[in-house]
Parts: sequence; C-alpha cells; structure tokens
Amino acid sequence: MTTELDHPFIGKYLRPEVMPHVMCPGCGNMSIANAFIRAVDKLYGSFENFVFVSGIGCAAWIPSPHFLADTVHVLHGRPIPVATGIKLANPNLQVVVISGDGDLAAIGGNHLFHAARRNIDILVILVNNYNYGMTGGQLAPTTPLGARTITTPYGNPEEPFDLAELMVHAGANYVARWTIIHTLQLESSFKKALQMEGFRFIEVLSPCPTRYIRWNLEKYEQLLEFYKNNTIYVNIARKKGVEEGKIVIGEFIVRDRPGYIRRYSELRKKAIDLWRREKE
Ligand SMILES: Cc1ncc(C[n+]2csc(CCOP(=O)(O)OP(=O)(O)O)c2C)c(N)n1
Repeated sequence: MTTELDHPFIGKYLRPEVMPHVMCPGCGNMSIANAFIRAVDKLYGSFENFVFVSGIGCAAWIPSPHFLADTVHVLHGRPIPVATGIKLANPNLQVVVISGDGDLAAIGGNHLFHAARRNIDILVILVNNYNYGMTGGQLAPTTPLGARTITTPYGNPEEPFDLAELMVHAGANYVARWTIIHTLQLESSFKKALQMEGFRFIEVLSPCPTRYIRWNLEKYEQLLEFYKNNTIYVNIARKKGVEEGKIVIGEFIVRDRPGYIRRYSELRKKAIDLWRREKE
C-alpha cells in the first residue's frame, strides 16, 4: 500500500524523519514548500547548490527542519544579514530566505528594505499569515486594519505595510505577491525568480487557522473564498484602481538592474587595477 510518505519528494527534498510535517492542519506553509520544490525539481532536479536561511516562527520551519538541504536557522529577524554574508562569501550559491512576516517585516524589517535597496542577489520568500503565529497570534505590521488578534481583541487600529509595494520602491529586481490558492502562479514565480539576479521578493498570503482565522472568521473556508473573490491582478489594479479591502496579486515588478554581486565584483576589479597601476 502506498501512503503519503511514499511521495517522491520525501527523501529527495524533504527529510523523512520529520514527515508528516509539523504544521497545523490547514496551515498554508507546506503548500508553499510544495510549490517551491516543484519549481526547483523542474529547473535543477536537486537542492544541490542551495542554502536556505530562516529566522524564528512557524514559516521559518519550512526549510528547517523540513528541507533535506543546507539550512541555517538563525536568530529572530536576522535571516537576511546571514543570507547576505553567505552570498558574499560564495556568490555561486543559490541563497534563499524563507520566513514569516513577523520575522522579516517586524523585527527584521530594517534588513528587508536595505537588502532590496542594495539589490543583493538573494531570493526572499515572505509568508504572510497576518500575525505572529508561533507565539500566540499577536499583531504584526501586516495585520489588516480592523482585524482582531490576541493583542488587538477589539480590532487593529494600525494600517498594515504593503510589503510588495515597499519592495518595489526599495529597489528589488523582482517582486510578486500570491496567495496559497494560486499554486501554479506561485510555482512559475519561483521558477522565474530563481533564474534572476539581484534581490527577488515573493510574498505569499497564507492562512493561520490556529491563531488568526479563529479571531476573525467563523470557518476556515471563508479565508480561501476571500482569497478567491477578493484578489485582483496588479496590472488591472494599476489601470482601474483598487477597491477597499481587495488584495492586489501578481508580478509587481520585473527588472534587470545589476545585482550587488556583479556591481561589487566590477568595483573590486577596478580597485585592484588602480592599486596595481599606482604600485608600478
Ligand atoms: C529576539 C526575539 N524576540 C521575540 C521572539 C519571540 N518570537 C518568536 S517567533 C515570533 C514571531 C513570528 O512571527 P512570524 O515571523 O510572522 O512567523 P509565523 O510564526 O507567523 O509563521 C516572535 C515574536 C524571539 N524568539 N526572539
């Protein structure tokens, strides 16, 4: 009899010892992992040459411990500086950060927008479940206005960040936003981003049934319906405007500015030439 544990990804991309995974029922995290692995499988056929970096939180658990690959699990908020260091030390590696909205946009927010400004050659996959899932569902800078959380039981009085727009304006080469029901689009976005240079940012809206949904919706399915009925593609949104409450999805920007590694190595070459000439 075959079981879910006979899946070909297990033992090749996923550690058998942690399967079935540790996420809550209904959590979107492993759908994201699945789309990512499908993209890698089609492009490269293995995790060789990849390094994954994650911080603290449920989303940070996608690569570590699940991925059978080189993974670095770092302090809360700090995956981007560690990923930057890895990429600078060995530019041949494919460096991917997978972590949550709290990890990357709250405590780690500073690193996020400077990495985009520098156009450092890493791919960041930010899983946005609208709250700090792991620690009990506290308010995050991505929690929608008015939404209830354990720390805002009467509703969130703050405007959330529009992270995709923020990344476009900070200078990222590639920015996309999807939800976990847009699995095919997500997979092709991963494929495209993996083959580009510079800073690439993919935000994935993903349900947190255990913390967020129970404060805001009666049924889990309502969030999936919400994703289906309230998303609008960015090209349409830019032409027609966005109604209140709609979520803009799609590719926000695709550009080919030189990544930091290219800029830095060109500068380094110039500096060495200059130094040699001065010595002659
Ligand atoms: C320096 C520090 N501050 C706070 C915490 C507590 N903490 C652990 S995970 C987390 C938030 C995680 O939220 P998010 O990144 O959105 O991930 P999720 O669990 O929702 O996937 C917090 C505040 C910590 N571990 N370290």
